[in-house]
Amino acid sequence: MILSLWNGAWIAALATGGVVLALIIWACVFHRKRSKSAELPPQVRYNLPIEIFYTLVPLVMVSVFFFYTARDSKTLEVVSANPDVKVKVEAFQWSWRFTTTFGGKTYKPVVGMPVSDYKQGPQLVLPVKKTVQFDLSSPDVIHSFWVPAFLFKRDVIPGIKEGNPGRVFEIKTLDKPGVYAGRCAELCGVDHSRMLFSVKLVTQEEFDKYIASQAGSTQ
Ligand SMILES: [Cu+2]
Repeated sequence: MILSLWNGAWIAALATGGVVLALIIWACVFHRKRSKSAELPPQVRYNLPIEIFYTLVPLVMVSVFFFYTARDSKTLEVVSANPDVKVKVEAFQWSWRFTTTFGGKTYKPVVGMPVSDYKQGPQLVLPVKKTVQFDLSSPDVIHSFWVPAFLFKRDVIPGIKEGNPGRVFEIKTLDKPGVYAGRCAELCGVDHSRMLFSVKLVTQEEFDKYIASQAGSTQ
């Protein structure tokens, strides 16, 4: 859905660009100043039909973009009451803390050390083909939770109360095992660029093993 929204927006933008370019070339080729005549071309100030036209056309274009964005956002923002895995994401200057709740148990957080271990970063382990709900919070400034491969990112804004839908989102389409790089996508201070993490997607079997290895550390 996100890819088709993205591609559709590009096609619409390129088509608009194509029309504009064609009009510019047309004006340049067919409406040059004739070398011998020094008069002004016909002036179209206060031409009501043209003014209405170039007010309405951009409005229509923006409305089309808005319609598709709003339609898809509505679907993307849906969260379920009982997701398989819940992850509390705390973004801070300059790393991440991930607290996983699975099967009614909350496990010891995975937390990164700012700057010193940024190359490694904290790693969030998740099972594939499950519904994963993220709850984002920040104790300091605005960050942004971004795993480029998920085609989704959301700002982590301090001060939003728990339960506010603005800090929750859900992904059901994590289906390819692998390690995915994640980063902060909102300039949040001097070590913003080192605010790295990774998400490791594993099969349910491997996830159960991982969870078992964490079991001693239930909070
Ligand atoms: Cu940040």
